[in-house]
Amino acid sequence: SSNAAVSSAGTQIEESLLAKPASKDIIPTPMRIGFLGLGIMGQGMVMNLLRSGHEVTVWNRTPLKCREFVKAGALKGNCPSEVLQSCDITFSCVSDSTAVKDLVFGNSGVLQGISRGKCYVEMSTIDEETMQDVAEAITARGGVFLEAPVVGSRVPALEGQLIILAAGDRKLFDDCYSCFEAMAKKSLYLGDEVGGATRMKLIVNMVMGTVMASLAEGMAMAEKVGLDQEDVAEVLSLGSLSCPTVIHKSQAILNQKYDPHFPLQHQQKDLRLALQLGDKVEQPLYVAASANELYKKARRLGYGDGDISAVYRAASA
Ligand code: NA7
Repeated sequence: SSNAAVSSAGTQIEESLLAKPASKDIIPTPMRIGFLGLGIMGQGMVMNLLRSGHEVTVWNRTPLKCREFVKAGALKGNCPSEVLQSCDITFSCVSDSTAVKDLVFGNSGVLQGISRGKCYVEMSTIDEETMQDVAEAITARGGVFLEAPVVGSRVPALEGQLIILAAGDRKLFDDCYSCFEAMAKKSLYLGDEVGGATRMKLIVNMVMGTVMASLAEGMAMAEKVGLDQEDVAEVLSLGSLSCPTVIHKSQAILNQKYDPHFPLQHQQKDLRLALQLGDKVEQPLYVAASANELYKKARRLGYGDGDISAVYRAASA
């Protein structure tokens, strides 16, 4: 069942893989692939790399999470720099800017494993400045850099149906072809200027965050005015707002099931980052700014590790 602990990747992933239709026709690159970060997103992404025949070396801060992947055929690195040294292309997908800085600039970090020609792909959603600092540090050591944040949450990651937004080195983007095919339904190259992909990602998640917050308020108000929330969910699903987010998240609210598909604290981070970006370019963001307050409240109520749909708890409090 879906309330299994996020950290014990195993069963959830295996169940989901069994349920998965025939895999895509992918010819895996012979290059050695590294992957740093086995969170909700990394777990699905690595499974799809393995399933499609890639040679993958994994590392995670909490080493226990590597176990299932080693069973599934992955190699295990002892630290980020070791993964970089033993691989041609290394991907990273960790929680936030602090995590990325630790990973890249820290002891035995990514930077220490960079030598001429080493390729590093940052898939975390972080602020543009940190992304550019990382890019500069990597390339200053002769490494090759691509930013590649992803759109999609737990299930698209498990099903290889993410959307990859990439910017940076074009050849590295092309070299990632079979990996991106395995992880995503679509990968877009948005130019060689690092930052463009992050900006795109932040806009997409800003819209997601405000839609979710609005749904939460609607469901909360439904209850206050004596409507059956199930009826409201049905009406929403029949109209033009019928979309996976509205359908699945209204069900999550109805069932009070907030196991994380997209952790609420990451959604709040993304709103915070989008607001910073709006600030920089003098774009008013009234709706996103209000939504951000609701997510902050949900975090305060203890739902940071829960799913974004737990923002309902803040709306209904
Ligand atoms: P999760 O499921 O919250 O996983 C976060 C991952 O980041 C997990 O592997 C963490 O390791 C790792 N992490 C967090 N802090 C650090 C530090 N300081 N150093 C190294 N590793 C760290 O996130 P998702 O998979 O949902 O999302 C990942 C990204 O994609 C994020 O930017 C989203 O916005 C989009 P742990 O297992 O806790 O040791």
